[in-house]
Amino acid sequence: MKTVCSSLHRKHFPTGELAGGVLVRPYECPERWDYIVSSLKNSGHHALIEPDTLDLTLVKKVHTEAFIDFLQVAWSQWAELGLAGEAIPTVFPARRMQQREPTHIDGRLGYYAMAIETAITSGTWQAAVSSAACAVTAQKLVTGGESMAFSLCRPPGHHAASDLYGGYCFLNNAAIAAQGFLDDGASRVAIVDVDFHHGNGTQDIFYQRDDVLFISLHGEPQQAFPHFLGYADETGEGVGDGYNINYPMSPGTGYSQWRDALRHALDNVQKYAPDALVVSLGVDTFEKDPISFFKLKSDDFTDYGAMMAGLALPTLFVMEGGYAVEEIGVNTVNVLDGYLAAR
Ligand code: 6XA
Ligand code: ZN
Repeated sequence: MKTVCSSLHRKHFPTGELAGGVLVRPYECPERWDYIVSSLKNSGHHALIEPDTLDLTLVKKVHTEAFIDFLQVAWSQWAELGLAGEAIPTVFPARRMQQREPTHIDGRLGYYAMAIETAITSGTWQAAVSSAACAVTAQKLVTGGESMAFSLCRPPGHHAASDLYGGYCFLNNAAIAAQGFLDDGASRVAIVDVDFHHGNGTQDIFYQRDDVLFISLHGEPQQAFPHFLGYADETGEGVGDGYNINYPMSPGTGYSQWRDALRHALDNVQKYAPDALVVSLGVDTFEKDPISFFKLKSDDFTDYGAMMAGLALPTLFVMEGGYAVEEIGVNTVNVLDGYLAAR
C-alpha cells in the first residue's frame, strides 16, 4: 500500500482554537500526523510518497476562484494590520444581512468562514495546498492501477465547501480527488464519509450532481458539529436528487448500530456501481475521542475496513479527523489493514 504525505502539513498549526469559551491548543495538531506515520511503519507500510505539485485548475472545479484568492492572501492581509493574534472571524453574514464580500479582512473572514475554531496562520495556505496535493497524487496512483492508496491529508477537508472554510478544513481534499477521478476518465465516483462529523462541504459541492454519490455517517446535527447540515432528509437537488445520503446517529451510538448504517451505505454504493470509491476517513468515531460521541473500539476499525474491501472497487482513503492522538495511528491503520487483509 502506498501512502502519500508531506511534512509541509506542519506549516499550519495555530496556537489557539476557541473551544468552551477559551483559546485552547488546537485538537487538530501536527502530532496527529506523526502518530499515523509511526503506526504505518510499525505495520510494515514503509512506502511513503511525496505529493506532486497541485494543479490549481482541478481545485477550481471544486472551489470558487474568489475563495481560493481569499485563502491565498488572508494571512498577509491580516498581518498587515499588525494585530496580535491569528486570523479568526468575529462577524458573519447572518439571516437578513447582505451576502456581499467586504474588502476589510474582518469582513472577508466572516464571509468565508462556516465556523470560528479554525485560525488562519502564516503557513495555512501552504499546508492546505500540500494536503490537497497528497489527495490528488494518491488519486492518480489509483487511476493508474493501484487497487488502493492512502492520502495522509492534514489539514483535513470535508467541512470546506466551494466557498467556505472552517471545522479545521480549507480545501476539500476528498472532493478534489473525486473530481480528479472524473477528469481522468471515471464516469461515477462514490464518496463514503465515515468521519464522526457530517461532511457538509463535500455534500454541498456535489449536491446538484449525479456523477458523485455522497454518503455520510455522522453525529446527528441537533447534537453535533457542524449542526446546520446533515439531516436524513437532505437527498440532493435537481439531477442530484437521490445521490446524497445521510445517516445521522445519536449520542452513545456503538458499533453494532454504526455497522448496520455502513452496511446500508455500502449497499447503496454497490447499486450506484461507481468506477472508484473515495473514503473520507476520520477516526473520531472512536470511543475515547475528546470531541465526539460515538463508541467505536479499535478492533471495529479493522472490521469496517474489511467491509469496505467487499465492494472490490479502486479505493482512495483520504484522512479527515480524529483527536484521540495516541490511538489515532492504530485506528487509522486498522481500517487500512482490515481492508488489505480482506481484498
Ligand atoms: C469544532 C469541531 C470541529 C470538528 C472538526 C472535525 N468545535 N471534523 O473533526 O471532521
Ligand atoms: Zn470529524
